[in-house]
Amino acid sequence: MGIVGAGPAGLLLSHLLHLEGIESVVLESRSRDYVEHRVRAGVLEHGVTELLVASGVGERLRAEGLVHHGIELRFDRERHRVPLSDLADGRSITVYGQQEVVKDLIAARLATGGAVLFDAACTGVDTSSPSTATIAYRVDGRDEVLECDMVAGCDGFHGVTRAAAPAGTLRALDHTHPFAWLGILASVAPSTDELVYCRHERGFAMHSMRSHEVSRLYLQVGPEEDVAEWPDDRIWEELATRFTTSDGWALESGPVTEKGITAMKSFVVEPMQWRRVFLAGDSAHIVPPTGAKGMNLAVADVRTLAAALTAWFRTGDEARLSSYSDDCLRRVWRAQEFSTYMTTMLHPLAGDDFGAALALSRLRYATSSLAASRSLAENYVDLAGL
Ligand code: RFL
Ligand code: PHB
Repeated sequence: MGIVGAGPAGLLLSHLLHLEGIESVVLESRSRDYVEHRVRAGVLEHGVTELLVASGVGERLRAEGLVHHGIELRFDRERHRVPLSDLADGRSITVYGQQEVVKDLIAARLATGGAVLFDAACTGVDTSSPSTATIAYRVDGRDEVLECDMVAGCDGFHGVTRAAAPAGTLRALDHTHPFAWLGILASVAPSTDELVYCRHERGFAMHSMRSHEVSRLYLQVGPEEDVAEWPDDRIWEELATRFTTSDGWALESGPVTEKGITAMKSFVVEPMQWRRVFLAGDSAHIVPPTGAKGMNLAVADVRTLAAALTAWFRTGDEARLSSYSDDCLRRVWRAQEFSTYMTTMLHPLAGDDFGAALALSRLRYATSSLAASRSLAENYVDLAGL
């Protein structure tokens, strides 16, 4: 079994297959150090945390992850708590950095003799043979090939496996949002116990965290903006303005240790499979981060794929592999809808007064109607299990 990409999708797939006695080779174009320090997602859904714990890679997650039972929606300078656990049958989310999940998975794979090759970039996948698939890759300046029964394309949005599909096999549907997120990591205790999603007329702002000492914050910015235009002082000032409340809530600032701008994209490829290649995670779909769904979907894809591959390797039964794409796409479209709902509700667009009034109405409804807040909570806390 060949797996391209050592992000959460590729590493967890390799780990889950190993638990079923199926060995794989993971090819990763970057170094181990690079993938272990790439700052990205932070929120794990309830079922995703349970899966990581049940599969034996949850020890540090249990010890260091922050379990949250609610989030705050802030608008019109007012704070509104959505009590996620009360609304979603006691389930919760865990705040734990994606790169920590990646570190835990790499450690688990290497401890059990797993083959994870770093600095090994896949250059193409040949699926012309009916009985195998061949991955071409480059390592230490040499071109190599890996003959596989099956290939999992877990190489993210900019990977190469999706592009290996014969013309006309896959259909891409996408939407680009007219804004981006500027994200920072700061060495300062979070000014909030729970995540804050804030709509302000100057733009969206978000307060998240990585630990009791490290805060993660985001600002909506223009899609073409350069991070060089955002010195630390300007970022803290803008955050403080957008987070202002009528009850005097205060934002603590501190040294910024990481800074980056991320474009906002929605993307799905259908189907997520051709011949012996199965796409999982960001290689098959991208959601804007407002719903915190990207990493959770990647985990849900490989949970489905590991079960389907296990059935096939054990008995030759193809039924679950055949329904892999449909099974995942149902969940992916639910996540797309929820992410679009959260994104459009929380991000103002210049000149769109009608849209702004609709968004405020949605926010008021989401925070005052039991039915609407329960729907939000169910999608936020455990969409991958829906
Ligand atoms: P990844 O993590 O991109 O991993 C793909 C791996 O493939 C490697 N690769 C190759 N390897 C070999 N050969 C090639 N030719 C290769 N080309 C690429 C890459 O180096 C990489 O190591 O994809 P994966 O595993 O599908 O995981 C997806 C998640 O990373 C992504 O969905 C999330 O980070 C999205 N996301 C969030 N998701 C959540 O669930 N909750 C969140 O709170 C959340 N917040 C976020 C986010 C993403 C963000 N950014 C930066 C896009 C916040 C942000 C700001
Ligand atoms: C994060 O902590 O990085 C984070 C949390 C929630 C989101 C997006 C990002 O919706």
